[in-house]
Amino acid sequence: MTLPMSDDLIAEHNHAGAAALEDDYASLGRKLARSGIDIDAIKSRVAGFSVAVPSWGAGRGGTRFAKFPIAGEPTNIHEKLEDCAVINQLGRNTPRVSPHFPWDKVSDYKALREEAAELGLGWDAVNSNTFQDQLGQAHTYANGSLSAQDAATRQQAVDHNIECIEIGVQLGSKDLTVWVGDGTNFPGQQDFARSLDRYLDAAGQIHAALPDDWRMLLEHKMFEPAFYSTVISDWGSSILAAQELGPKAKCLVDLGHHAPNVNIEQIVARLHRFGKLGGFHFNDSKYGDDDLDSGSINPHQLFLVFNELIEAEQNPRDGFNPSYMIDQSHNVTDPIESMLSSAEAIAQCFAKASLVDRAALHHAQETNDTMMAFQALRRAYTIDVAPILAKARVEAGGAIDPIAVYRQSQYRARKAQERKAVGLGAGIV
Ligand code: RM4
Ligand code: MN
Ligand code: MN
Repeated sequence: MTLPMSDDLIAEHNHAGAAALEDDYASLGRKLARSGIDIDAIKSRVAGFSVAVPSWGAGRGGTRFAKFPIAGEPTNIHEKLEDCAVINQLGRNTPRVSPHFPWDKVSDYKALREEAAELGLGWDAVNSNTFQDQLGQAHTYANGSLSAQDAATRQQAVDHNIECIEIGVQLGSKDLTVWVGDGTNFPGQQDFARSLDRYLDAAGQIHAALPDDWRMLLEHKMFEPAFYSTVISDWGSSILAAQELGPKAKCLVDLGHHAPNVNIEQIVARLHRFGKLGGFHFNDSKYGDDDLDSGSINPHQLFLVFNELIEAEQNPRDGFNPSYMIDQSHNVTDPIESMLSSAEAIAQCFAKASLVDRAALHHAQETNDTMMAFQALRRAYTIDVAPILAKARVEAGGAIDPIAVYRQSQYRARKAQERKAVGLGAGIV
């Protein structure tokens, strides 16, 4: 395996910070021991935790107004993989990449799978794209894709999703994530019931094409690009669709896709209750689908989501296997730094939620001791788990401070010499 960062650089950096980290870890270990928690057990849990990174997040994102590329950003899937390898090498908790098609299209997927493996990376959910038209495409998605009035357009969207499954099989993925931009901008533009009927029929054809061990993750979103209504607008529509489609259909929660102030952690609990929690797109949000860095706006909400996930893990009912992915748009930062910081924020919330004294929480709930129930969460949330994450990272070969090593490596400046410049413009990629 040839990884992009120098092991010597990482070792040198870790050596310089080793004594301080040991000190912090030991001190936190003593604090946790007083509450009967074994810090090494939490560290093992953290070491086993991972989240996938999106191939499209490796480049600078943009808004519909503008995109401001940086020198050395990746221009194709090969360069994106290299950047994802940097993230995983330094952070050690993002070993899989979630690709998006046709953005990441290549001619040889067997070779792409091997290329990723050489970089220490596997593949996560495959994402289809029927929210944009591609050059030379026969039918436009301007009036919808899986729910379009036009049968040939729907068929084209179904065929694309089936092609994504075929690609995913070659890459070794097990999930297809389907988010459609279908919806309306005007009252009366489409019939709510009939457009959902068309979606269900087309999605059913995709569901039928899934291999036995695959899942189809339905991603709801209440607005954008359609601003009056969307076909799969919320978790209610999503779970109804998933229930109608069949057992391989599950719901995916993108944290930015809800109405403001919606109780997302409760949605997580509900979806799990009915065996339909399929996965997450982590990001943070102030106003809508802002795709800001995870944990940058509302880390407490992220913690509460993980609190529900740990409850679900301990009460698996029909199974508990959600796939975790980052889905962010890095408009003003270096995407590598943003994803390192985000993966750490996500793992921190996982660690904090793992520290919750569940017996105390449940006892307080059962005895209607509201304050003590809340304190059980508060106690865990306020613990600084950074030393646990750093120690798990170092033991896996990563860096104590990933962003510091990344900056020291001058990786982006080197890539600016090698890679061709990205064009200006607007949009996601
Ligand atoms: C959407 C949604 C999808 C993502 C696209 C790029 O808002 O979050 O998951 O694939 O953006
Ligand atoms: Mn998403
Ligand atoms: Mn989104």
